[in-house]
Amino acid sequence: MGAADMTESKNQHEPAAVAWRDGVVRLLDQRKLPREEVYLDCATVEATADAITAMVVRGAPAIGIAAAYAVVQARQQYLTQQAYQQALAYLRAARPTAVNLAWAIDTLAQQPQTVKALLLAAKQIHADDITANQTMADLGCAWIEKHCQPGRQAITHCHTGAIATGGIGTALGVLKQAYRQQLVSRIYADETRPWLQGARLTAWELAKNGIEHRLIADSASGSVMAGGKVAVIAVGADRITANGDVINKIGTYNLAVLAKYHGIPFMVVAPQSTVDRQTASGAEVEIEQRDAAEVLTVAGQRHTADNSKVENPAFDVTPAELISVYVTELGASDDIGVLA
Ligand code: RUB
Repeated sequence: MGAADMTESKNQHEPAAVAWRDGVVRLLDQRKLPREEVYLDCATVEATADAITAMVVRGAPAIGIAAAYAVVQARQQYLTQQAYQQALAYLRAARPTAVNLAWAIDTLAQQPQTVKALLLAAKQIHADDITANQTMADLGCAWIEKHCQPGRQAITHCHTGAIATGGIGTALGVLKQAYRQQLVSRIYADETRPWLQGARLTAWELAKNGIEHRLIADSASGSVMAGGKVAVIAVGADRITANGDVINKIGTYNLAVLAKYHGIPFMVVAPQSTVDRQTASGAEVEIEQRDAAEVLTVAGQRHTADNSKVENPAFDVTPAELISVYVTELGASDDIGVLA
């Protein structure tokens, strides 16, 4: 089977988050999981961009793949350079923090601007992500085997598994494989308020794969660490800046500080497309602020006073000094600078 064909056929536990079908971007609607496994067909670049904004598709690498196909849609729709560039600007603004979106648009900008060439390049981005996921799982597990106590537990945050990517996932890809290799005995999934990626997606994926796991409230992770049985904490990234700062789902910073206090290795797993060498540090990154309703409600029900005001940053910045190891498809190192 060719690499491009693999993009449509994950195993039965792991449906594809993004697929290209004759000009249509088919997205697994992650807002409806785990109750419903339904797909949304986006026939235009605007529809795909709006689906990224609405988090039908989410997770940095999956956003990048969807954006690559959306560029092909833009080329199909718009013949004048001005209209094409306007559509790409609309797409670029869909979500500001995950650098994979801009990376995919910029990567395709270097290709001949024909539908055929752009589609080939988009399929290559998709196929490369699948390969990168597996390489990172191998490298991450080798690192855990060397540096962590065997048979202990792991904690992860947000959702970094199959449907956040093209393949088996980033951090969750490492941890699923580590569980199968008996390097870890249990995975704790933070529920990840406010959007509940951990509760709705990570726990779902672990259950589907038959992996021993526990869902915990975000505020429980410190006490789990204090229990003394956690060997490693592994998270993904939406952007890694040149100095090694990691921008990831809100709450990652809290975890990293707690990990340092408890002497637990903190692993960040992300493909090269997440590394932003043009941006010096996390201080320069625009952090997406999302709708107050995400915080004011639980499962659609408002539980707060009418006049409460909200801050809802979707991501935070974890300083490089708190990170024990970065795993990309190029290697595992405590210095992001050498993984180029
Ligand atoms: C997703 C998130 C994930 C990162 C990294 O945020 O923060 O941890 O995308 O994981 P959102 P991965 O759900 O808001 O898109 O690299 O596997 O995507």
